[in-house]
Formats: sequence, structure tokens, C-alpha cells
Amino acid sequence: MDTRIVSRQCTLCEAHCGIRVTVEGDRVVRIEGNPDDVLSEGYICPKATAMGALHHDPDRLRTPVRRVGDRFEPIGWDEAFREIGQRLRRIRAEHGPSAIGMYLGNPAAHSSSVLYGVLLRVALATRNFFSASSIDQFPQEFAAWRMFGSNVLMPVADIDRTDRLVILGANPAVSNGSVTTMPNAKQRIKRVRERGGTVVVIDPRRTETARLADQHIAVVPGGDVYLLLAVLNVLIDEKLCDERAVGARCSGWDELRETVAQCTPEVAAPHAGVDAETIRGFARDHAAARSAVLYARIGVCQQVTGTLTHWLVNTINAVTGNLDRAGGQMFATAPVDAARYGKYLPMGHGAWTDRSGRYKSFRSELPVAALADEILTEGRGQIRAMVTYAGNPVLSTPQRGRLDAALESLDFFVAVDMYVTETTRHADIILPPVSQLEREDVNLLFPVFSVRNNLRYDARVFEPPADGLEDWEIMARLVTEVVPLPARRLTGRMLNAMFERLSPVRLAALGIAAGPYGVLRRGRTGLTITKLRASAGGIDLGPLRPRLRTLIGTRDRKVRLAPQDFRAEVAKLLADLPATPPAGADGFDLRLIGRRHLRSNNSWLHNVPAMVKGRDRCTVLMHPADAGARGLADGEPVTVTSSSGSIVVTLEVGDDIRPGTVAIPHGWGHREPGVGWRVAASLPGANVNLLHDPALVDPLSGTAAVNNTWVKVSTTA
Ligand SMILES: Nc1nc2c(c(=O)[nH]1)N[C@H]1C(S)=C(S)[C@@H](COP(=O)(O)OP(=O)(O)OC[C@H]3O[C@@H](n4cnc5c(=O)[nH]c(N)nc54)[C@H](O)[C@@H]3O)O[C@H]1N2
Ligand SMILES: Nc1nc2c(c(=O)[nH]1)N[C@H]1C(S)=C(S)[C@@H](COP(=O)(O)OP(=O)(O)OC[C@H]3O[C@@H](n4cnc5c(=O)[nH]c(N)nc54)[C@H](O)[C@@H]3O)O[C@H]1N2
Ligand code: SF4
Ligand SMILES: [Mo]
Repeated sequence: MDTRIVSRQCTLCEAHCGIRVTVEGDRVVRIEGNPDDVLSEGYICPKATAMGALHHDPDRLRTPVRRVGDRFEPIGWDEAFREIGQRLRRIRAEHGPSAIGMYLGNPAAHSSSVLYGVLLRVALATRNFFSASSIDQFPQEFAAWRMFGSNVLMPVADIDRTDRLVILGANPAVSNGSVTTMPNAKQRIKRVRERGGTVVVIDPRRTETARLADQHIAVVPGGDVYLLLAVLNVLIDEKLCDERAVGARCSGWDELRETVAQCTPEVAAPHAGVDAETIRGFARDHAAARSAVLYARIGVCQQVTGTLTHWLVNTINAVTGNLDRAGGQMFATAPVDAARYGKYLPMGHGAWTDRSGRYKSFRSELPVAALADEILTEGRGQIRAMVTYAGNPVLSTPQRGRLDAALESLDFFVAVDMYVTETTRHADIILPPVSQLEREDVNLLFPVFSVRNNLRYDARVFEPPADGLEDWEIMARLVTEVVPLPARRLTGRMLNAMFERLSPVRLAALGIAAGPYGVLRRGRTGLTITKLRASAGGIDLGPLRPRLRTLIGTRDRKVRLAPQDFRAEVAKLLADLPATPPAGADGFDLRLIGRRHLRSNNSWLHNVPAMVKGRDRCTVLMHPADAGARGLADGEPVTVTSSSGSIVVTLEVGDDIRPGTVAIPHGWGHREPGVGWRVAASLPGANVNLLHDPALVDPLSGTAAVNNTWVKVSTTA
């Protein structure tokens, strides 16, 4: 049989590891790491093999389907687009553009089709645009915008050169890095210690990453803000800051000093759950290191203090002289240099709100916590139709269980997804893109956040079926269907013809040629897509270089250390601070946080048998002392209740978690009727987002604070 090997990337998470796919006939028989990949160097995690299983999955949709009663029937593409166009245009004509809502999910960002998703968002001209960003990295974007003048300027930890790596609220040994592309994070962390450096992990759970560290600080969930304020307090009080660096490139130094003056280690300790001496020691060690970097991610984003915490992370990096220098926090120079242009994007914070007025828009989107209400609350401005693209918000976002009913109540719902999921089962029409192995791509997003400058290439493993469409082609067709009628009549054919010539890969080729490494700038030695295609595993473009000076978008071109609204939030926190932290009210006595597993990926790898074999993964992890106090035993089903809802999951007792805290992974609970994931539908587990209150958000960015939920756990009768 004809055997061939194709090199490309695994596009399941941000690491985008290089893989070699062996194909016999039309079957994937093996997936291995590509040792020539310039960033992942042969590493893959167990999920990489799912790329083959997803391609062959009999449950994956291969043609558009329309809902008829409680079943889905195949229909042709043209018929699907015609019906979608008619329905969406009618709803918009009757109720206005914001009557059509859109949700953009995480996998969209893993292909350059996302550009066309953005185009559709623009064509819809709706205020009701939502994405996974508002349960993910919004706090980081918000802090970057305030401090550096651009939301794109989320700095990357220079993990490969640092002498001291501090990780808060992230578990890269499992997640392989996020908003920092660092495949094989585990090895990269180990290398910090091998070269004589130090690794510290700040996390309520002794995670897989904490096991690699010199020091684990088991902070209380949500306690980081106090911890970091106190660290700054010590750095300033003991004159451990790099005042020269601060004077040369930062503004707001005096205001910063004033802001943290009150938050001594003694004040912070009970609220951080970390004793004062540990905080002092941490600050001194940090200042003493030759280079040091704080890397923080989702654990501290999904907090009511998400933005403040990310601000403090960047601030500590800046005042210790570790911003924009090797071994500290840096900015990549990507082949299409988005970091350079981010400052020209309008952020329009609060340009509009949801109808309750509670959630403000940020970079032209509303926090997803508002979604169910915006569909269910009747009246002017109500969402009557939805477009979802690569997202499963029913499992991924906190909506108090009302999103099912909300989606079911819509006049029209079109989903772009290859599965009938907890979300898309409510759609009128589902449009499936070709499989990931059937698309060619050049991802230009992740090089903006990589730990080394690089560009890598995704080759097609299989030719797409004759009638298969990629996501971008589906988006382009949707755009032509929703543009206002006269324009559509005049330009429909023209647009189609244009789109055909403007595939994301062609756009990427142009962008690369015109970018900082491209042939147009560098002449014949410059980068082209032809050279990229010919490479064995992408092109290495060298270590990160200092460049904040050219990137910064603040008016005085200085790093703002103490934005006024951040100071005001800190003042509120500290003014209300009781001597000891409050316990949960009404018997809700445990704090619930999330947790990720190496073989899982948010809500959508649970239909791949190799990813879900073995024991139940959707367990509630509890410390033995807490289990004992409640008379609960490992392996028994327990009921977890919050003020928003209640779920039943299996108890897992283990001392890796801080007492008083429990952890449950998200993305589970596939047993709802009609879900087309037959393997997943047979698995135990429940939707943890039923426990989270959508009203609990970071007040600055509107990000869902799912790591701030109080619960109680009892035996399930
Ligand atoms: N409680 C809690 N909730 C969380 C989190 C948490 O830590 N705790 N984490 C949050 C985070 S960080 C994120 S990013 C979100 C993720 O949540 P979402 O962004 O909603 O995404 P997923 O749940 O991963 O669902 C992805 C969907 O996209 C489909 N899909 C996969 N690939 C493609 C493709 O190439 N094209 C198209 N059209 N569809 C595709 C899949 O079939 C699946 O239905 O979850 C968030 N929810
Ligand atoms: N295997 C796997 N990999 C993934 C994903 C996946 O689902 N599975 N999802 C991908 C996506 S979309 C994303 S965004 C990234 C996320 O990547 P990470 O940011 O690394 O996410 P998590 O693994 O959830 O790690 C968050 C950590 O924060 C801790 N934490 C919770 N609350 C607090 C707190 O208050 N303070 C502190 N200091 N820590 C806290 C949790 O215990 C947990 O260890 O992972 C990506 N990679
Ligand atoms: S870490 Fe795993 S899932 Fe992520 S890109 Fe690499 S192989 Fe794929
Ligand atoms: Mo995410």
C-alpha cells in the first residue's frame, strides 16, 4: 500500500508542536513528533494522535445538516447558504443588526480562517459579539492595554534564558503554555534548573508543574493580588527595585509606591494564605536573581481580581528591571508583526454595554457572561439569531444552565462546527469545515507570543473532499449572504471571486514577504512562503530581542505603572479588607477552582477513545482533611452545590490540593439528548460551569471569575 509521511503541526493547543503523520492509503497510521521542528524539537503530548482519530471519527459531520424535529438531515451547501442568508437578512431587517449575535470559540484561533471570522463579525455589525476571550485572556489584554497602550502587547516570559521562573495560575506541564507558545514546557522548565536557575510555582494545587519546581507556594484562590501587592511593598520598602530602569522607561512610580504602601506582608498574609516571611523571602530572592520573570495565566485571569493580578505581574517584572530584557518578559518579533500595529486598534472600553448595563464592551465585544440573558430577556435589542464558530459555550461558559433554553428559543441559529455538540444540537443548520488534516495553513498569531522568533508551516495531509469547505470559505460565503442587499446584489459575484483569490495562505504569503524578515525588506535572503514550505520544520528566526521602545503605544511612550482605574480598584480592595478573610456564606465552605488534564482539551476531545480511556477524569479533587471532616470517601459520588447550581461527580481525595479548596475540570457532561459525540455521551462527568455565577466577573475586563466560586460538597444519597 502507498505509504507517505507528511510534516505539519498539531493544532490542538497553542504549542502547535511539529508532527509527522504517516499515512497508508487513506488512513493515518502513525503520528510522531517532528525532530526538525524549530520550536517543539520532536516533542508531542498524547493529544497529538487525536489529530488522526478526529479525521477518521465517524461522528464528525462531513456535510451541512438541517434540523428537522429532533434530528439532523444532510443538505447541500448552496441550499444551506441560501436559507441562512434569507433567515438572517430577515431578522436583521426586522430587528436591527444587533439581533444577530455571534460567538467565536477557541479552536478558531488555531487556524488563520479566524481572519474571516472577524470579517463576518464586521459584516454583521452587531454589538452582540462574544468569544472565549472573556473567560480566558481578557485580563491580560486589559492590563497590557493600560500599561503598554496596546492589548496585543501581552509580554512573553523568556523561559529559555531566565535565571528565575515564577509561574502563577498556570500549569504549563499540562497545558504546554498559553499566550506564550512554548512546546515541551516541561523540558524548558527543567532546563531552568539544570542551568542553575530557580523555579517557583504559586498555585493552590501542587500541580504537575509545581512538582518540577524548587518552591511551591500554595496561595489561596484569589489571594494572588494580596501576595503581589505585598511583594511590591517589600521590593519598594527594602529598595530592591531597579530605579534606573524605572526612571528611564516608566511613569507612575510615585503613585505605585503610594498604592502598595499599606499592603505589607503582614496585612496580605491571611488574604493570600501565605505567611509574611515567605512573602518577604520571595521578594528578596526575586530581586537577587540575575534575571527573573513572573509568568501568569488563566488561574489568575478567571478571578474578580484578574486584571489587577496581571497588572501586578507586569509591574513586578518592570520594576525589577526584567521587562524587555533577556531572561525577563519580552515581545516577539513575528513574521507579520502584529505587536507593532496593535496600538492603532480602538479598544472602545465601555463603548456599549449589555442591556442590563452590567457588562461593558472591551475591544468591540461583550463579556460572554451576558450571553444567555441577552437572548432570553425580551424587548428591544434582544438577540434573536446566533452564529457560533468553533465554540461550545453551553459547556464552556457560566450561564446558570440557561444557555440550553436560550439557544433553543432563538428564531434562527447557525453553527460552524464539525460535531453535534451540547451547543450545536440547538442549531437550525450546522456547517462543518473539512478536517484539520485537510487544510493547509500558516499560523501568524502564535509567533506573536512565542518564546523564540519563528515561523512554521502546516501542510495538508489529505486533499479535502471535492465539496468540502474550509472554515474561511464558509465564513466568506456567510459574509456575502449577510452584507446589505444592494451591496450583495452588486458585489456578490465579485466578492466570491475576490475571496477565492484571498485565501488565508495567500494573505499570509503577502504578509510574510512584507514583514520584518520578508523579501521586500531584506532582498533575496528574505523570508518567503516558498522557503517556509521547503523547510523541514519551520524557520527559526532567533531569540527574542528587546523592542518595547518601538512597540509601546502610550502617549508619553512610557510604561504606565499605576493606571488610575487600577489604583482605584486596589484602594477599594484594601479599604474593605477585614483582618481575616471572610469564609463562604450559608454553608458554602469550599473554594472551587479548575484543572486541566493532559489528554483533554476544553470540551471537545472526549469523543476520541484513546483520550478518555481509563478512570473517570471529571472528578472533584479534595484534600483528605476536608473529605474526613465531611465523612466522604475517595471514589464515591458527591453532590457539589453552589449558589448557582448543583452537579454530581466522583470524589477524588488527594493531598495535592490546598485544604479548603476543591478542583473540577471543565468541558465535561456530554450526556444530554441529541449530542452526536457517541463515545463522549457514554462517559461520566458533569458541566462544572453550572456551578459558576455569570454575575461574578472581573469588574475591569468583564472576565468570568470561575476561580472565585464558593461551594459545598456532600454525599449523594
Ligand atoms: N469553568 C471553566 N470554564 C472554562 C475554562 C476553565 O478553565 N474553567 N476555560 C476557558 C477557556 S480558556 C477556553 S479557551 C474555553 C473554550 O471554550 P470554547 O471556545 O467554547 O471551545 P471548546 O469548548 O473547546 O469547543 C470547541 C468547539 O469547536 C469545534 N471545533 C474544533 N475545531 C474546529 C475547527 O477547526 N473549526 C470549527 N468550525 N470548529 C471546530 C469543536 O467540535 C467544539 O465543538 O473554555 C473556557 N471555559
Ligand atoms: N491538556 C490541555 N492543554 C490545554 C488545554 C486543555 O484543556 N487541556 N486548554 C488550552 C487552553 S484554551 C488554555 S487557555 C490553556 C490554559 O493554560 P493554563 O493557564 O496553564 O491553565 P490551567 O492548566 O487551567 O492552569 C491554571 C492553574 O491555575 C491554578 N489556579 C486556580 N485558581 C488560582 C488562583 O487563584 N491563584 C493561582 N495562583 N492559581 C490558581 C489552577 O490550580 C491551575 O493549576 O491551556 C491550553 N492547553
Ligand atoms: S502540546 Fe500536545 S496538543 Fe498541544 S500542540 Fe503539542 S502535541 Fe498538540
Ligand atoms: Mo483558553
